[in-house]
Amino acid sequence: MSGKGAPEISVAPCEGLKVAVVAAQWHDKVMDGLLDGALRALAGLGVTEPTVVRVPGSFELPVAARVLADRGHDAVVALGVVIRGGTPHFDYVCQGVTAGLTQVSVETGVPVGFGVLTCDTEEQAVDRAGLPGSVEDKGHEAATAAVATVVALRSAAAAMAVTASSG
Ligand code: DLZ
Repeated sequence: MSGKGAPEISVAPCEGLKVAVVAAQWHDKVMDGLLDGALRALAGLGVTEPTVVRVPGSFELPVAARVLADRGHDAVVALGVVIRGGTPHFDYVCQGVTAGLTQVSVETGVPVGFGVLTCDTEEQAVDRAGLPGSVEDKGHEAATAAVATVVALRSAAAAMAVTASSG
């Protein structure tokens, strides 16, 4: 998948949102970049003191995201790095985490930002990690997307309430 065609997402600062960041621990240098990018994005949007939970690996992200979504967070940002090895393990972990996070989001109605890198090499992951010299900043993107989705859903709900009360 190429990063070409990505939108410039602009979200007005939205103080008062409760946001959780769940982050795996494999590939620590890349994870540091992703986490830093997500926290930078949230700070820029006026989200103060996000809950940060570290789990061992990406496979554990969905359960942590689910618990945090159920505990009153308005959005969850999931961060992880999975690097392909010589066995099918990569496919199982990627499939599990992607389907798991999708399920959390759809079942709870809480937007989950997908900041899980699935790469062939560590170099590809570094390129996307928002580190000095990286081309992309996927932690920042995932956090922005999660908050932008909360804002979009709230504004749709407000518009529907106006339509219902005037009809
Ligand atoms: C086992 C494993 C492997 C081989 N590779 C990664 C990886 O590249 N990135 C990652 O986040 N986690 C990896 N894991 C760990 C699994 O996600 C999980 O933590 C363990 O299988 C224990 O449930």
